[in-house]
Amino acid sequence: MSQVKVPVVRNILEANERLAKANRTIFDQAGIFAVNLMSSPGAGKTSLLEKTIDGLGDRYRIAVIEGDIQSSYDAERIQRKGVQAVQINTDGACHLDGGMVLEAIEALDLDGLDLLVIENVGNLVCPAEFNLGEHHKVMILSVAEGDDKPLKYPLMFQTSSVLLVNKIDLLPYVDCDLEKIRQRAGQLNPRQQIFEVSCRGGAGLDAWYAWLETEIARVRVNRG
Ligand SMILES: Nc1nc2c(ncn2[C@@H]2O[C@H](COP(=O)(O)OP(=O)(O)OP(=O)(O)O)[C@@H](O)[C@H]2O)c(=O)[nH]1
Ligand SMILES: [Mg+2]
Repeated sequence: MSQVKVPVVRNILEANERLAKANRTIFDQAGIFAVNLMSSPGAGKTSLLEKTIDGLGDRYRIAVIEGDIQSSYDAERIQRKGVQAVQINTDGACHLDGGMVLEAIEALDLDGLDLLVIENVGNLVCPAEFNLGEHHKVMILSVAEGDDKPLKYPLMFQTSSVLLVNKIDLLPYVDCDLEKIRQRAGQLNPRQQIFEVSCRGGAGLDAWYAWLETEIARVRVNRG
């Protein structure tokens, strides 16, 4: 039984890796900085994107790929900001994969694009296992989810270059110790940058914008 199962799983991941590499080649050749944005449902991915468009949209050309099990609700939120958005419905799958993203890229106008954010399906587990061709994985943890999450869902913390701890405006009302998040995430991934933010009031977002601007500039030098 296990002799059959293991190769199948490996083949799925290998096939995904090939598609992710194809996506990465497209991003690199076009000089587009690509982010794979992950979190549990409702941690604030789309809210962060709305704020990011408000903060950087006048200086950078931004597009968004929205991954959801169903609906085009998030893509419509982004389009209302005047930014290109393509919705992927996974029809039940709990994560995006390289092939889905490749199809979505084909529906985008990449000309002059600086930043592409791929909002993954809300889930703290599977999205971390599938590369999409992104330059960086970025995750959000909202304080309402609790400070134990790095202990329970280590892979996402290990694979993400940036951790945004969101909804810090709710700290007085929830049992969450920021120092514990810092320590636990730091043990899993000492190089991970942590930004404590509120997408409601905007606190802390300048550090996130500065990180994005540095990375956009790094990738943009490739543009012909
Ligand atoms: N108080 C507070 N609420 C927030 C903050 N950021 C987002 N929210 C709220 O949290 C809820 C979920 O936010 P979304 O941005 O839709 O979360 P998401 O991660 O995109 O959700 P899915 O796409 O469903 O996984 C919304 O009601 C937001 O208004 C914040 O910093 N503080
Ligand atoms: Mg969303």
